[in-house]
Amino acid sequence: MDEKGLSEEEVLAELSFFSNLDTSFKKVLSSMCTIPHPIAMTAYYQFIHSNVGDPGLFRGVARMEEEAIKITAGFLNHPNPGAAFGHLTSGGTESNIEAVFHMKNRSAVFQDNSDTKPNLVLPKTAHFSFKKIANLLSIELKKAEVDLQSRVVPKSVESQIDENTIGLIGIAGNTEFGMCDPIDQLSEIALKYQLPLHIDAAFGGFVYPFLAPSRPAFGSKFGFDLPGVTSVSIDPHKMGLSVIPAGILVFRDKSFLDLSLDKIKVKTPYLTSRDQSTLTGTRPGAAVAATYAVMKYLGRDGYQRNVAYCMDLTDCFQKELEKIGLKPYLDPQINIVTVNIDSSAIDIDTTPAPGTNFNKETETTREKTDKIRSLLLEKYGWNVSATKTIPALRFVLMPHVTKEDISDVVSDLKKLLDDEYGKKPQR
Ligand code: 0PR
Repeated sequence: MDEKGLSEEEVLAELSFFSNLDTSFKKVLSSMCTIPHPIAMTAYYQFIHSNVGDPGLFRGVARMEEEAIKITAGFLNHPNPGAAFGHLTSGGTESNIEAVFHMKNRSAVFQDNSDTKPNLVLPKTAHFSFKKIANLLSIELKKAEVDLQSRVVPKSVESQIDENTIGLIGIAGNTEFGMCDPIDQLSEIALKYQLPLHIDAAFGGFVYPFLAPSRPAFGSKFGFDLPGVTSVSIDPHKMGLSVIPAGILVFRDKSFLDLSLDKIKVKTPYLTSRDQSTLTGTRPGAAVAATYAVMKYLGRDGYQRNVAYCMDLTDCFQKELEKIGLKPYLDPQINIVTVNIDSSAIDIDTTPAPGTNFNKETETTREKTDKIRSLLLEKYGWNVSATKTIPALRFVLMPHVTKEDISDVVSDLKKLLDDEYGKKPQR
């Protein structure tokens, strides 16, 4: 640390320098986050000092947190939103950790036999946060198969359950393709085996409930109207238009935690509350205020408009892709589109002419995909991601994206594909 501090101008100049290294979200098609809604930013600054981990001192944010949980339980079809129990977290990872932490703590099996390793049955497509959870909580992950639409196969889930299973995971909006698992069937399995079912709706939670009735995925169920669902993770800092860090973890009711809360709860005699059961201690009241503000400001109608905008971008993107002979790998249910570039636009059977940099023998589809992805960034400044399970480019069409961006990125993609692979062999 410097002996003497810098002047305000000097610090601000440094901040500008670092801010210029960050993205402004222009040309970002790879992120599940976006620019927060202005009302969320205003609320954030107003509550910048507040700590919802000490609710007696910050009664206002504590009230807003309760309200945000009730609103969320409401649009997740809770039969009695007031009975839902939960809190804001730093995002999907923390919410998932805490949900599984409770599953492990409430499970009787491991109280009797500490040598037994608990396991969690989850779709193959689950987010990598579950890998961290397995390590952190010493849990085995039993991965269930998915179908060709990347949705978990209920039979495979059922076949993985054994006496050491502490719970099941379903996903509403998987990270790679945005697909929703058949949660109604998982709910039945959960009830049959009396297991908790946690839904990871980090991304899809602010999308699926707000789809227009004309969309094929309209009405996809994953909420508390399914009796087997015990908890849901949903991220306001993704499609909820709040600030980072804002996740929400909601439980159907507090009684679910009866078996675990006592083991997790710590006494906090020097704070304004008697005990604490959240994973983290100090928690940002500003993120709570931002989330509350944007939910109140937009209402159901505002989120429907937000989703309609993103789905319109999704349609528009598909049309542009078609024009250059490409199509999505899966029909997108929500605003995530994956594209296999090895379709009719590229004549992969054509032997390349000497001098072209396309070497059919060595260049696999994955290498091609990675190359195109890098070139999109290097040559044109587009940030695009790639999927791991299949070699495809992945585009997340968030609210900061415009239709102009879409025609530009597709035209840049076409130029690259023509330059790299479009040359016909010289005879
Ligand atoms: N569950 C699902 C289904 C997710 O997609 C993600 C994050 C998580 C849980 C974890 O959420 P947190 O990252 O909030 O803890 N999915 C994004 C991803 O891994 C997160 C992200 C968002 C990464 C924006 C980069 C970025 O720029 O791709």
